[in-house]
Amino acid sequence: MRTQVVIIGSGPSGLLLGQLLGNAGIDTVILDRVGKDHILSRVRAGVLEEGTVGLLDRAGVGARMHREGLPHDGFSLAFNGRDHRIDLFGLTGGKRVVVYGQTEVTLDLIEQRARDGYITIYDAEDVSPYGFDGNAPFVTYVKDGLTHRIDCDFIAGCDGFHGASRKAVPEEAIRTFERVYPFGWLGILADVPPVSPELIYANHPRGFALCSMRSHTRSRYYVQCSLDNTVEMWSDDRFWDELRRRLPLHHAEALITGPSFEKSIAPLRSFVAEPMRFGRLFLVGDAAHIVPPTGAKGLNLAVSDVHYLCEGLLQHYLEKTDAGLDAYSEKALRRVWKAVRFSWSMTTLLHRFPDTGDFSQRIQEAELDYLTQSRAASTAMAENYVGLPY
Ligand code: RFL
Ligand code: PHB
Repeated sequence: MRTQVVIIGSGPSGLLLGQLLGNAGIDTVILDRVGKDHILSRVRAGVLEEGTVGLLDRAGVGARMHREGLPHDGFSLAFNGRDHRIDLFGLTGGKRVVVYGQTEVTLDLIEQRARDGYITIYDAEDVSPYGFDGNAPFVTYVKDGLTHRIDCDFIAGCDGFHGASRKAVPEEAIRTFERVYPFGWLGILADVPPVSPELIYANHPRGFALCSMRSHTRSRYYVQCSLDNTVEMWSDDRFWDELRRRLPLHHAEALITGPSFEKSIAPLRSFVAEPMRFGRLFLVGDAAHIVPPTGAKGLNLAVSDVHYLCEGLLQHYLEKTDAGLDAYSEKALRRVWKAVRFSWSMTTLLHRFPDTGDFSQRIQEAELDYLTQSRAASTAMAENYVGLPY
């Protein structure tokens, strides 16, 4: 088989890239090692920047997001029993975010791809990119016991942190940067109304907590937990008790609880691979970088990578220049590192670290207090949260 761009990975970055290229008449084949049901069972991000919303619109998949997504003009920082609102809209001159689950974004993209008749091969084993340092790259995979080969012009590695693309790059050609945080997030989904119409990020001596949502009737809550915890150790009652203890009293009293239908623990990590281009192989999204979820940046960064790569590929095919592809890695990484910095600083500000003594706790509280007093500090937080320009 031959196509113009092989996309490894059918997560949001691979699907969005495939859709934007397809809309411009460029052929793609997407390969994923798991099936559609598995992809749609993953509960992940919830907050979309305006740039992400814009690119989903450009791809032609924004209709349900605009109908069902919840525009948010602010969020709350809770500490010392009080709330402080970060007025995203007011501080950024009219920008907001949209709360719409990654699962829904992925579903919208999968359905559009199927309607357009573009090819996706699920349950592809041993997906391996070859020849990307020359002019004739190709990808092999095994399906139903048979090995297949797809020749192409370019390979987009959109296969997440554990994927095959980054691993195919010779060790001496890549440099990686990493920070692993000494705690995880225990997250639940429950069909109960959200405790507050806006997100609450809580700093508490017992640990961080986050109140988010998927709709007016479905809540997504997280508490910081120890890495040696398992979901079996957290009954719903234990989770709700812990969340209540970490919230200011007025929220704790208003919290409506109910049975959870999803519960999982995610480790937190910052990771960047440089560069993001190796000849005709491009790394995109989580394949190249991971951020802790505290800044709500992972999916949005994957989308900004797609924007830069798509620009480069469109220029290559339609304008016959490789300037955009040559600039991809540098442009993407400049934005990536700013989001890595912001996600790290939100994580540091809001979590209890094993070595957070009374001193560090007071420093966190002083920084939070400063944020509440200083329009400049609040503006910097708001500007990063709504997303830096592409
Ligand atoms: P994905 O979504 O991991 O998709 C990769 C796809 O590649 C496939 N794959 C392979 N296919 C073929 N061969 C192989 N060898 C393969 N290995 C893997 C996988 O099956 C999969 O289908 O990467 P992508 O597209 O780059 O998207 C990145 C986002 O998923 C991620 O950054 C976000 O979910 C991060 N994130 C958040 N981001 C936000 O912007 N806002 C948020 O509010 C937010 N909250 C979160 C998050 C991530 C979380 N977890 C679970 C890590 C909250 C959590 C709890
Ligand atoms: C979520 O709704 O899952 C969510 C929201 C904000 C974050 C992280 C996750 O910072």
